[in-house]
Amino acid sequence: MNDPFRVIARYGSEVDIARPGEPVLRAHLRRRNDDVVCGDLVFLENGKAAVARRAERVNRLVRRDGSHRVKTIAANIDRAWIVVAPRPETPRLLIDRFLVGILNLPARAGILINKSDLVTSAEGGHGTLAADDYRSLDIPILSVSAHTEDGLDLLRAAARGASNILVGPSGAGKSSLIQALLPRETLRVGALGDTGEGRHTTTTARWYETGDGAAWIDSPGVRDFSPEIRGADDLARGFPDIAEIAEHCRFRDCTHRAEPDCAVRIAADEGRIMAGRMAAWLELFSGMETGSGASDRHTPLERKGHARNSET
Ligand SMILES: Nc1nc2c(ncn2[C@@H]2O[C@H](COP(=O)(O)OP(=O)(O)O)[C@@H](O)[C@H]2O)c(=O)[nH]1
Ligand SMILES: [Mg+2]
Ligand SMILES: [Zn+2]
Repeated sequence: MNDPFRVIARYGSEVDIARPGEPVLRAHLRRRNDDVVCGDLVFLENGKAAVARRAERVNRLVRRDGSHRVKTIAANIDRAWIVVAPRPETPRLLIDRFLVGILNLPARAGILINKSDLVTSAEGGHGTLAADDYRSLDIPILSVSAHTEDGLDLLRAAARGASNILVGPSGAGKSSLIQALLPRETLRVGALGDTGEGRHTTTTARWYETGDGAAWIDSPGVRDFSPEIRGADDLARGFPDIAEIAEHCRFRDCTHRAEPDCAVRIAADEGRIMAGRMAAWLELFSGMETGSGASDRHTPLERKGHARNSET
C-alpha cells in the first residue's frame, strides 16, 4: 500500500493529492518538500496527512515570477499544448518561445487554435494565419472550440495515455477547454476556482483526469515566456524545421545571416521556411548571442532526461 499519490494542486504549504480512483486528500508539506508541485508523485508519512518525500520527476516546467524568482509550474509533462485564439490575439513570437521551451523540456508539443466558433467563413484562414507557420513542424495543430466542442474528439485521441499541460496567454480558453474535456459528473463538482466575481482565474496549476488514461494540467496564463537557451543546440531543438535545412549550409556553425551557401536563407527566400519562423529564429538567436532576453532574464524550463523529438 505504498503507492505514491499524484499532486493535484498546491496551495502554499498544503497539497491536494489523490491515487487513481480514490478521493482527493489534503496533505501538509514540510519545508524540506517545498519544491513539490502539481503533477509530482509523492509518498506520505506513515499514518499522517503529511508528505514524506516526492518521487523522482521526468521534467518540470518553470517560469520567472514578477521578482525574477524561478517558479515551478508543474512536473511530469508528456505533452504541452500551446493554446491560442483569434481573440485575444496571441503575439506570434510567444508561440516560438514556448516551442523552444517545450521541445527542450523535453516534451512533445502541440498547438490548439481555440474559439474556432469565432472564425467566420468570411475570415477564412485568417484566424489560423499564424498557425500556418508551424505546419512544416511535425506537431499536431488542431482547431478546437471549448464552446461548440468542435475538434475535441481529435484532441482526446491525440492526448490519450499521456499527461498534457495547456499553456498560453490568459484568455485563450485553457480552463474552458479542460472543463469541456471533463466528464459531466466532474463538471458538476465545480473544480474551477471562482474569484467571486463570476470570473474564473487560474492562479495555480491543477491536474485533471478524464478517465481515458489522459491527464490534463490547467496552468495560469502568462503574458510573456522566454525559454532558457543555453546554446545553438537548444535553439535548434526548438526549430526542427530550420535545423533540418541548416544541415545543408556550407558552414556547420552558420548563423544564416550573411554566410555564403546558406541553405536556410535560400529556403527562406523560396518560401520553404516561413517568414515568421525565420524572423523568430533570428530574434532568439541574437538574444542568445547578446545574453539579453532569452537566457538572461528568464529560465522557465529545466531540462532533465533525454531528448524525445519524434512524434507518435
Ligand atoms: N467564443 C468562444 N469563447 C471561448 C471559448 N473558449 C473560451 N472562451 C471564452 O474565453 C474567455 C477566457 O476563457 P478561459 O477558459 O478563462 O481562458 P484561460 O485564461 O486561457 O484559462 C472566457 O470568457 C471564455 O468563455 C471558445 O471556444 N469560444
Ligand atoms: Mg484559466
Ligand atoms: Zn545557414
